[in-house]
Amino acid sequence: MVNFTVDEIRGLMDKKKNIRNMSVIAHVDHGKSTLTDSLVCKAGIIAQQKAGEMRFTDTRKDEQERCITIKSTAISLYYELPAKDFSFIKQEREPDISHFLINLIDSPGHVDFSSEVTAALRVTDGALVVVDCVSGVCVQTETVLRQAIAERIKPILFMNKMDRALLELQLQQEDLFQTFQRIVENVNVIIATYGDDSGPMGELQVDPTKGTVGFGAGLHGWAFTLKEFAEMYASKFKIEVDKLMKRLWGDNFFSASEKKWSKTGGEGYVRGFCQFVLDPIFKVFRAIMDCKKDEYLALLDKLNIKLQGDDRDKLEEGGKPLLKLVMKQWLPAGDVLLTMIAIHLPSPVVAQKYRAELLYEGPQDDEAFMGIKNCDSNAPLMMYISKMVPTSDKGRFYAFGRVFSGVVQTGQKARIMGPNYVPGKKEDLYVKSIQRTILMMGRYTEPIEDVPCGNICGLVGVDQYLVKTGTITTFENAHNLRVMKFSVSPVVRVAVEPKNPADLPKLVEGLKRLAKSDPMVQCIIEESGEHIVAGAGELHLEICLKDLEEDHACIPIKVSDPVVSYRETVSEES
Ligand SMILES: Nc1nc2c(ncn2[C@@H]2O[C@H](COP(=O)(O)OP(=O)(O)OP(=O)(O)O)[C@@H](O)[C@H]2O)c(=O)[nH]1
Ligand SMILES: [Mg+2]
Repeated sequence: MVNFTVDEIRGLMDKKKNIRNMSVIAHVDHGKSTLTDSLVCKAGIIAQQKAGEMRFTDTRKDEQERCITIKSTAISLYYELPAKDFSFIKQEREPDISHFLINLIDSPGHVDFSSEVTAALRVTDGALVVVDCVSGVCVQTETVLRQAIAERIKPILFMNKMDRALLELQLQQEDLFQTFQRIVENVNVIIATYGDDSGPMGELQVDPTKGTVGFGAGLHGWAFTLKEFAEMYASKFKIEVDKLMKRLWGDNFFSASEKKWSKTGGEGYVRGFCQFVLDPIFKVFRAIMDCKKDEYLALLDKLNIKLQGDDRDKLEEGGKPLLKLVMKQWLPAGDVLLTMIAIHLPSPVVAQKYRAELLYEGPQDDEAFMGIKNCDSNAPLMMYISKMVPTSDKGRFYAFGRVFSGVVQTGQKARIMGPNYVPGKKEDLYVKSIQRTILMMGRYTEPIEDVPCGNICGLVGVDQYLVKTGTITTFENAHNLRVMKFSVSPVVRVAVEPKNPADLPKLVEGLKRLAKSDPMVQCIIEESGEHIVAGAGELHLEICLKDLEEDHACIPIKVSDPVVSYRETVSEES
């Protein structure tokens, strides 16, 4: 049930100021894929009821079974921003166009798959950092945020699993505020450690009063920023929304009897965030979970929530099913998050200006560099391939990446340069035609005639010339786009051999495919003739070996025990 056509998406690809390329990043299990469902559901690809339960971007069978993301998955979303929100966009936007193209990548949170995050960050400009508000900021939250900032990716924050804080932990309003504030502070400490507000990206700190922090529960499909609540109260207080947002956070207390705000509080004064944001949510939760029908019916009426069709039956019973329906309708996560993304994350036009110098290895004034910096469709093609995505055709891959300059087209002749290419030399260079350009839509792909700079897409027919990553260009003097820096290395190694020695050629072919399919895995032949597979950790290796056996080599394999490689190095002069 797609509510847009490929032609509509292709049309928006030229409206670069209305494009947002973004990754969803977080510690393992903090709810990235579940939250992504709310966005995909709003864009119309999955039915509303399934959102949150399906994890649409977990496309592999083992991802669904184990309930963990292994590979990052890209999907293009098509969102119409309400006209009232235009004025919140501080960067330039396309005049007269209310639609936004949001290219989203859901990434894995487990440390073993960090290389997938690195590859996702390279092709995006913004990141939605998800933090489970019950567990708080964790090790991988810091790692992925550090990587994002090093790549000049702008972060926004989402405080997830708020339902658990209310239902399981039964936190009081003030305690919940303190929890949120601590998480915001922790995130900002990390940002300040690795980034610089006076740097080329401008202000990076996340701030609820600016709307760069969201709150909610991905699983139940509801979310809000202070903007949504400020809009509800703006007319009552007769203050502008952005001014009221400031009062709804931090030490701003309001006395209902005196009708006054205070910075210090005192008798009769209650914190703005607790009184105006948390209290209504707590009331809805309590009335519905305690099945107090009269109370919740009155609340629904006040909030103007009307359930339709079969959903009306749930009105009788109360409890969690009704709570989910009500919260989803009152504070729909898809709309809130997509609005937040459109307002606060940079377009490729903005981002490539400051990212160009980190992306390009060549002179900072040649045609390729200027094309990247200006996100210019008329400049020569410069595209970075960040990873290979297996196709349904065994052994073949889509080369997945970002067009930074020019236009990539079906049938176009281009230079395909591997990481070892040196300008002027022929090594690691192929000049070939691009068979097909395609749009990545999670579980599906759609053919598309051409893709201009500022967008993410896949290419068919390039996989045989690149091992894992590379640069595609039409500019003869182009240098490479810089290789990615990973935060992990392939340190856990095993030796593999076929159970049946006659299958050795199949193993060798399978290892080649495995090496291509994963940004991090290394497949090496030792001097002894042993075939070694090296991964970033035991889980990574386990998944690689399973893929090797079942998908790439398709033969039974014998595996030796894992060995961690140690190397000696000289660290001091003798
Ligand atoms: N209570 C509650 N549970 C949630 C929420 N969001 C996600 N979960 C649960 O948390 C678990 C992990 O969710 P995922 O969406 O797979 O998390 P993830 O961040 O994508 O995990 P990885 O990709 O493996 O790092 C699942 O069991 C979800 O049902 C939420 O808002 N509330
Ligand atoms: Mg996931």
